[in-house]
Amino acid sequence: MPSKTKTEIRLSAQDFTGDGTPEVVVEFYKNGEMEYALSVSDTNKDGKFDTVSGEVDVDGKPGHQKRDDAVVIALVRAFMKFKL
Ligand SMILES: [Ca+2]
Ligand SMILES: [Ca+2]
Repeated sequence: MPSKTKTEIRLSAQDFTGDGTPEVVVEFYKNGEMEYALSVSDTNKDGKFDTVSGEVDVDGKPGHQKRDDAVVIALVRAFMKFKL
């Protein structure tokens, strides 16, 4: 049965640190309330986002694993391909 919980993810890119490379903020909402937020950055500035702040758990396997970071990074890399 489908969940009645409405889940949203909001992505925004901004150069918070002013180093010429944007950081991407990922905010997770449930039923309109923000649950948590994290940021993803390209620490070595090679154009590929590689670092997730904090310990996120998005893959359904309890706790934080490398896989959780990989899923978030894949989302952010796709987002950054959008030319809006
Ligand atoms: Ca990188
Ligand atoms: Ca996990």
